[in-house]
Amino acid sequence: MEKLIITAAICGAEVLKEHNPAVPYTVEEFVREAKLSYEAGASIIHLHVRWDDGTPTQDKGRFKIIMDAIKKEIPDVIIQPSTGGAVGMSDDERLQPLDLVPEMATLDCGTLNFGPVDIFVNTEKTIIYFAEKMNSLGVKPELEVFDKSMIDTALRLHKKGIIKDPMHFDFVHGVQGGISGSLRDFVFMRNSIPSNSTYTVAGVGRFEFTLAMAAIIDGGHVRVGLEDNVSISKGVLAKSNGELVAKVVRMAKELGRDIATPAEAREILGLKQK
Ligand code: KMH
Ligand code: ZN
Repeated sequence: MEKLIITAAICGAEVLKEHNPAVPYTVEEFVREAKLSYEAGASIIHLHVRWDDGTPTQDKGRFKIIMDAIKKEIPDVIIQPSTGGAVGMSDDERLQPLDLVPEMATLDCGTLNFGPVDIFVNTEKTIIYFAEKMNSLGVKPELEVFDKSMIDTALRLHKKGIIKDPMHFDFVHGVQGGISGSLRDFVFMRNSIPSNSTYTVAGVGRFEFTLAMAAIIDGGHVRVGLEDNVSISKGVLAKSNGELVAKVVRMAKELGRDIATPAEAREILGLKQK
């Protein structure tokens, strides 16, 4: 079976130090969390950034400072900035990290209720605008799908040539407003993508490790991190993103699945080698 790519979603835009003190806000904290994740076995860092007070931002200057600082410590890691940002940001605000021409970036494939009061807006016009910008820069999109309908949207845009092969999906399960974290729904999602595409799964909260296990067995890939889940086990906060990654590595080892290095992850995803 293909080696397992582990993505560490180290920060997100919603989780705060009040939820887990390891959530990074400062440049030094971002470097620490990225490095601990990488040393534990992550080959991709899914990156949102914050100002020092914890406010999420898509400011390209802040992204550059944090990406450069991470690259200085761990030059071969794949950095995948978010173009989702935080709920309420404008399209152009969200797109700023693309100006740094990262290897990959997220492409959110639809609109959904995001928790009890927010709506995460991604109209088809927005998705096309983001996809075309990624195409023009040679940035590989990770297709973030929070529901089956978003896979259908991605496939429609793929048919029109707007989303290119090979497609790589991120199934996000368990957001309040998105698809559930049940095994039935995971199987539904993974059976809904073309066989020549790849996927990673991000289970929110208690679904983080159950769906990681399912993806390890299935030959998919796994995303974990404080963006999605702050606990290492029921009622116990994770000490770091690295601790969450290390748990996935242990699960994979038990099941006989080797972990991909960044170079191997680039090979699997069709990225240029560094
Ligand atoms: N913060 C969420 C509203 C992404 O990174 O592309 C959007 C998000 C998705 O986290
Ligand atoms: Zn994100």
